[in-house]
Amino acid sequence: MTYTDKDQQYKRYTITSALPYANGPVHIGHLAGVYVPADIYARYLRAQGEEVLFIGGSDEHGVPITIKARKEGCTPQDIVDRYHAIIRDSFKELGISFDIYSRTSSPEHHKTAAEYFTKLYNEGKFIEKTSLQYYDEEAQQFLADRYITGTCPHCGNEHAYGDQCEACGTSLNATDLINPKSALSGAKPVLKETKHWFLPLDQDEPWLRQWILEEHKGDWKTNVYGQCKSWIDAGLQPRAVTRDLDWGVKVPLTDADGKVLYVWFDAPIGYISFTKQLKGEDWEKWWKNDDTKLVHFIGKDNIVIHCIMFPSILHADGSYNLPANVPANKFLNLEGDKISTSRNWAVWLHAHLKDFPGKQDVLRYTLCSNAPETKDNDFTWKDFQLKNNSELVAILGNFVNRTMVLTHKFFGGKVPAQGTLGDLDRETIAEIATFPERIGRNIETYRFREALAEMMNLARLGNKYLTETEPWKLYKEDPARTATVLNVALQICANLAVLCAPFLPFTADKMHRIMNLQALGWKDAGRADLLMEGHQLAQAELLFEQIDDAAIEAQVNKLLETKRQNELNAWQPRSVKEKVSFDDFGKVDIRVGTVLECSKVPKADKLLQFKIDDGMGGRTIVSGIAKYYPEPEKLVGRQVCFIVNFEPRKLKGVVSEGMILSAEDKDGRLVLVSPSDMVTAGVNVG
Ligand code: B3M
Ligand code: ZN
Repeated sequence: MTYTDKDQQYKRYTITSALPYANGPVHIGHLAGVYVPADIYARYLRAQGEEVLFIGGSDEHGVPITIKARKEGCTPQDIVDRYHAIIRDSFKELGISFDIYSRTSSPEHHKTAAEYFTKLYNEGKFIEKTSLQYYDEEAQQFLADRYITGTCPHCGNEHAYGDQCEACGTSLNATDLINPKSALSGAKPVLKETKHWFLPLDQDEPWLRQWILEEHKGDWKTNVYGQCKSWIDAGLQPRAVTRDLDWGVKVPLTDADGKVLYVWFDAPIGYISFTKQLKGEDWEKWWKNDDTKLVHFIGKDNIVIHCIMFPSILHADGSYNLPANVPANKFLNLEGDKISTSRNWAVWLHAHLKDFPGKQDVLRYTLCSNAPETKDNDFTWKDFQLKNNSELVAILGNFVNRTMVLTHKFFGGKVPAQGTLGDLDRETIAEIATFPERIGRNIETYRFREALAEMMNLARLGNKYLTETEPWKLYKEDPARTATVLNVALQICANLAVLCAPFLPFTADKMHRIMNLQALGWKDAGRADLLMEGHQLAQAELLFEQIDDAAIEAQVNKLLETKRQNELNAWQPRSVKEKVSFDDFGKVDIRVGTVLECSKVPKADKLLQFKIDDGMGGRTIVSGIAKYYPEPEKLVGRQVCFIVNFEPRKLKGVVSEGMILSAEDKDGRLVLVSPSDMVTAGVNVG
């Protein structure tokens, strides 16, 4: 039984989640954008007793993978084997409950994708076109997608790719790029003829306009609807569905050597091939029956593919359902900066699970409560700690633990009689009954943050009830009243065990265990008789533990180190100053001197004073490098290069006669410019 009328018509749900590229691990941005909401939706519908197929898998073709393989000197298969396993296992550990998590390099997928292409080809659904494509004469390779970069014609981003600009999300053809450059050799590519097959998206405009802009006005999220509208209004162009590449699903035609299906054609067909893999003969109802609801969970940079390109591919066949909804989230940032795989600016799921073992639900909770559902949002480690300590521990964990401990204390862990109900009890019980719908309706309309907040409101109701009844004081003079209060509080705990399950599956399991509660469905929730009098509870256990500052500091430091490494990697030499004439340079007199003494200048943090043997009776030079040499006396005996013919100047009372030459490295280290061997003090540097 679902709550939104639209969902009443459906008997089963096919839920897809964007297939992560298997060229790296998944990070919290992927989880918040796609996989946590998709899993909540799937778990909720299963709890409703609905037939659910939740599909996931690794996207193993495409240029990002071949570029990574090239960089690492291994094969694309090595790359996808490594990351498919990491992604698959870390999703499992986080409780993302796919019914199948497969991969597009599987033979089953190659077969399905090739068959799909052949069917459309034989029905004349493609336009065959020979066009000019960019070719790298050095690498002897056509340049598709990320093999070519250039300036985006829409937003001026100079690092746009041949298929997409990540800055403004526009899908591009390589020939749209301004100042194109080969990502393989850096060379300027040449245009060369090649044949490809195109999906005539332009011919699909009328029905896409009707289907999206009319039929889904209002029930698709505004950010999704808006991006589709601007795409359709800008005029749809035919899109190539093949590429001159050797890694991918081979184009199943005789005159197509060296060509594969475009990754954005083959990958979404992965949803279908994985269904076949799992359901065998029984697969079609999941994609073709009218009483099946198809929902794609994706990030915002995949909107066009899932709302226009893939529906066009499905429509071309004619027997498939189109997605009922594509609730794309926006982007999650990290500590105020865009998450970036290339800059390693991310919280990687597999690493996080190692750093916070047993705390999967804390991550699920934080990412759901902060989900970028309508606007980009930010993940901070302080907030992660706060969500755990001030919400999960202090509200949900505290309520359940107090109820359990008091029941053990006063009633030996047996559910006491509900007895005579007073007004407060009746009001509380009446409010319990409203939560399944308050949470369910929000989940069904993809408002997962709201749904989670409503679930926590049930725990708040429990805390409020205990605060107003104070059973810990009550027992002495009124054990019967205490029994009623704890009975009602236990019913709230039992309801929470059911209603928190889509969001916090590990906590739900623990709550079932400590209450000895048999598995209940969503439709059992809302009642105040889930735990009968006399039912024996198991031992109380804390649902959550505090996360201390040290654990958070360690994570923040890890990111600071990443930032430092990024700055080092991004370091470039300063631009060269304007030219000087040889004569001008000749006026600068540089000598070698030997340090006789070196000490801090009193009352001047930054200054050191050097006594230098300059071969001419010696001199004092003051230099602002004190922070690099906490033990300046250790410089005695070193030889330094210094400019000897500067006008003397007084610094903090010390007359300085010259300038010692030094260089600050990109990592902030300072080195003194010294001769490679000991020389006579006073010799000049030429
Ligand atoms: N591999 C994910 C991405 O664009 C892409 C999704 C495919 S879903 C069929 O990062
Ligand atoms: Zn752009």
